Amino acid sequence: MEMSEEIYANTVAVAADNRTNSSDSKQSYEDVYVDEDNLQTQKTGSFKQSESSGLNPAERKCYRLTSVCLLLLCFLLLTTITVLWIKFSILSREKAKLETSYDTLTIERDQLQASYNNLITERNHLQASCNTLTNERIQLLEKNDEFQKKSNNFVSLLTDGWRYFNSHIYYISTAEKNWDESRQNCRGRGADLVIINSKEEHEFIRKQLRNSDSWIGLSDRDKEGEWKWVDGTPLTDPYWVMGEPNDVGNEDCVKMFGILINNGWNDIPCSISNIWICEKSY
Ligand code: MMA
Ligand code: CA
Ligand code: CA
Repeated sequence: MEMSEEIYANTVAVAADNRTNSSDSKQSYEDVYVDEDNLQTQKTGSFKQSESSGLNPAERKCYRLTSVCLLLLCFLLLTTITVLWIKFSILSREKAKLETSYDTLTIERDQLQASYNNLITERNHLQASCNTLTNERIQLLEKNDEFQKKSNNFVSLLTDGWRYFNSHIYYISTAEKNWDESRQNCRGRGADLVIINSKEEHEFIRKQLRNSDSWIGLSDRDKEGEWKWVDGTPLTDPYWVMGEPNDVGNEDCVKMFGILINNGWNDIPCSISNIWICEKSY
């Protein structure tokens, strides 16, 4: 059944139903009657239109279905384009952000690379400094060892009776020997009998001797009156006691007095026993 014919049949049925159900309303009847006319007119009009377009009902149905499908396709296409456009926009924004991040990261990477290079240079400098300091430390440790040994050596020398003055050390014996034996004893200690080269040295030894007198390294045994030190040098600055040297008998060796006895030297026989003073550089 055609759609307009179906609507017509339904309307006639409803109108008939109205006539049986509402007998009190003449107006309602007339309205329906008018509607029946209109529908009749519509039905006739539709029929005429179909007749004028030249399409049979099956073709019209197909036409409408195609139109609906096309509309649906258009709608789907538009939706797809919109979704794709939104996605494209989002991705474009993300791409821009990523590019910015990439640029920032590239700058940061370059800065880090520069920092890394600086740190490498600093590390190398520090390594070099460390090596220098290590070498210096080793040298200082060696010097310290050397100093410690010298210090210990010096302490043991002092303990053994040596005394220090102006880069020299002096040993004053407690035993007594003649001049030759005294000199031998000094040589056995890596020293020799004392040679007095200055007033200061003379005074230093006087003070050490106090109330005793001691052999010094001076004699005129080779030639009378020619005073020579044990190293062969001639006497230039003598500190004789007044009246000395007098060579009473045969006096070829010299002793000096401590500060509490006298100030100076005296010639006496070399065979006499005396304490003695050794001297060596330090
Ligand atoms: C005196 C004096 C000296 C001499 C000694 C020898 C006490 O001093 O003459 O010159 O060497 O005697 O014992
Ligand atoms: Ca003499
Ligand atoms: Ca004398």
